[in-house]
Amino acid sequence: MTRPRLYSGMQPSADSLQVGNYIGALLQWRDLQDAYEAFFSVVDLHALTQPNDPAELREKTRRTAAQYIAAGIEPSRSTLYVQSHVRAHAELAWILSTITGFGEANRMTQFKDKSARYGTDQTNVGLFTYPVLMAADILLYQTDIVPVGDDQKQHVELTRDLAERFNARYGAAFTVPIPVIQKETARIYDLQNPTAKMSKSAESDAGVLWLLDDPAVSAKKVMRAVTDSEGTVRYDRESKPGVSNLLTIYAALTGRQIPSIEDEYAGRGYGDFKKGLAEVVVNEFGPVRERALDLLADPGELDRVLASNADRAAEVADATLSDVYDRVGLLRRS
Ligand code: ATP
Ligand code: LTN
Repeated sequence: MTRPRLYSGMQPSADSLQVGNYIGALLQWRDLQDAYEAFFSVVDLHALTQPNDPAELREKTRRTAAQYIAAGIEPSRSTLYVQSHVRAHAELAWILSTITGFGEANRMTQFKDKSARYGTDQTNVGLFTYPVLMAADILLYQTDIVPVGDDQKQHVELTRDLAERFNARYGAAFTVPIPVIQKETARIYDLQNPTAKMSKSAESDAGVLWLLDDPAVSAKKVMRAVTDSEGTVRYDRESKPGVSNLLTIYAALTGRQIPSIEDEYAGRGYGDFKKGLAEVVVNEFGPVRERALDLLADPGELDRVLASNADRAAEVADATLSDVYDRVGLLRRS
């Protein structure tokens, strides 16, 4: 029985992942590994669109991979690899860029936001073509589903358009993937600024819960999270964004429904609720952190796992790329 294919990835843009990555991505990835033949990458080529110290980028790449495994991605069951280890990604991205409209790429909101924030002089062309490389990631593996947070939906839509365009022009080379977005957890917000998405590259670290933080530090951040003056533990995204965000995190990490958590804390203050959540966070992240640090203590072994997974990925990716080269009319080297 062949299982449908799944593809997803994250940028190695920090030493640690944050709770939004964990809830919005890793928990689903872990749970989908049985039903799907899954490919998970650490997208280091994408990370180059931001300034990086080379030694730090290498370290962040390993750390990101270790956290995937620590969160339950099994490299014997799923293919977990580093994007730059499979050359086909950069090569297919080039081919796809030749069928991508300039205006089409220019409509991507992530690019518009980032270029507006930094100015066009500080914005590189790689950031502009970022979604085309992402499309190459997905299409190389004949992917059926792409589980992502809602910020990536537009990129997956572009991927679908490119796949359909290529197939119409050159014949059916690609499976057309669908994005899978879990509504309730699609967006975890910053604890200090609960209307902004929690992000690895947030300007301030006070509202970001890091997977690899010392548990005592995470507990303190939960206790200091911004709430409101009402004093009732109740979900209301509009008027109580802080408390609602904490409820979302609580529910996602325990697998409980929000109303049951509201009931548990009815008539009790935010202090109790936060204490409860701090405990949940420490219990969940403690073991993940330990596993990740164990894996990082033996980088040689981790590198070997990544290398054999990259071989597996390359087998699939090279087959797609070779078919694409033929279809567009590149002369075969004899
Ligand atoms: P960066 O700040 O470097 O862009 P990020 O923390 O926003 O990083 P990404 O590497 O862009 O995270 O995303 C990895 C995955 O985690 C994606 O599927 C993304 O949608 C998901 N994700 C990131 N932040 C959140 C969040 N706050 N809530 C839910 N999902 C998130
Ligand atoms: N752009 C994504 C990371 C990413 C990705 C992918 C996700 C790169 N290639 C392929 C899913 C499938 C991000 O920033 N979260």
